[in-house]
Amino acid sequence: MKVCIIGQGYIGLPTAALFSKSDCEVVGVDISPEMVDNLNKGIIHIEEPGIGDLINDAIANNSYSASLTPQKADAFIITVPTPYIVENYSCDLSYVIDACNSILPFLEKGNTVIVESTIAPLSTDEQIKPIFEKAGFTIGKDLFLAHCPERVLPGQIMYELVNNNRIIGGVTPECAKKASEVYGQFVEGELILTEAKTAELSKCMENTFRDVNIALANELAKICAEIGVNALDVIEMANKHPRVNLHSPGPGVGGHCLAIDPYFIYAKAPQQAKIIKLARDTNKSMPDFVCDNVRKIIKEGKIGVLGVSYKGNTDDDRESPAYEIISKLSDDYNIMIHDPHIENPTFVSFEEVVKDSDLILVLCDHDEFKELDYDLIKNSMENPVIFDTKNIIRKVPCDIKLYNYGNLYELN
Ligand code: SAJ
Repeated sequence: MKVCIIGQGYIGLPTAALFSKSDCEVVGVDISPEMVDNLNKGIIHIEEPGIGDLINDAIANNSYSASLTPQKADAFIITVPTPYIVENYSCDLSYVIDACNSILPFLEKGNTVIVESTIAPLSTDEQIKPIFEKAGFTIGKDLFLAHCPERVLPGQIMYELVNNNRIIGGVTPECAKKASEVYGQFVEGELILTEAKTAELSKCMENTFRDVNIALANELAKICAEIGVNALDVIEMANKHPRVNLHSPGPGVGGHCLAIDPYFIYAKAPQQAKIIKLARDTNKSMPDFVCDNVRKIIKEGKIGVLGVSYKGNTDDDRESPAYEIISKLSDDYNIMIHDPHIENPTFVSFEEVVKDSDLILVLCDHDEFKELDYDLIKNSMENPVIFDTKNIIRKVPCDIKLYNYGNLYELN
């Protein structure tokens, strides 16, 4: 089977690698000439365990190549970003539509087209299907169209793409069947066949479920700071109940999924999606909550920020609340940033970030930050204070002051 994958990002590239490994011929298409050039040399632009070896093996045995333009294939998979439109929160389908148009000259009868990008409910039927119909295809008869959302966790993508179950949302039952044959090449998890609109809303709701639960935890953190209770203890105690799973409060919700997908539902049905919108607003208020507490801890001076990725142990900083926090504090404080997972010429070493700092502000749960060099901190800071917004530091020496969401009420 020949597969053409449009978009060689966090999902498209790992997917390409796995099809290549399963003896498919794969062409990975991207609009970035630099990326295409690098990929053909085996230079990988994402931090994801296992992917580099697979792509290099695939290049060596001619089963993978990157290209700026699509090629004829049996299956086309679209894995391009779907941002949201800030004015009305709706799903910006422009990259998906461009990708669909870009494959039109290469499509032949019998091909399967799969959109993996997360899209608002009804997008496939109302906006994507007509593109192919206008080009003369009859969906379900001579072209097979499906929405098959990915559901993988950065850092474990190579494992989860193979082993997770997969929703296959066909525009017709025949489309779902054809799309399942494509994923059958490498997916070992269950393939669940359904309609496109069910697949679309299911994917959006999965991330909304998490966003709403995180909002509840963040609201709890604010309540506890107000009334003088340790929020972290409350969560630990409540979660001892067999049917309770309170999530973790934090500096806000980042990433390309949880911070965006709920808006796709809200934009479709704003009158009904009340909890969904309130949860988004609550999570978006967390950077201000962090900044307010920082201002209570120190009025001026140097803040050493640890971590800006939205997710621990990855280099992914898309929609990271850390940047909003840094930007809001930078007018009044001298801010230095250390992140061992992100290459940025303005970032500094751990030693530099703590040197003469007035506050260490932990904004990301990289493993490196769970145990810090406390001797260095004590020698580098006159009055050592840490504010851990990810609640990952368990214990510090008694001459270092640690704030987390368990004791913010002490600042009142
Ligand atoms: N976060 C909290 N508290 C928590 C859990 C997370 O504040 O208790 C924050 C994180 O710090 C981060 C954000 O939420 O900023 C999102 O992190 P995440 O790890 O929960 O989710 P993502 O966006 O990396 O991945 C999600 C996953 N969806 C679900 O778990 C329902 C993943 O399975 C999906 O594949 C992915 O979205 C996606 O592509 O949609």
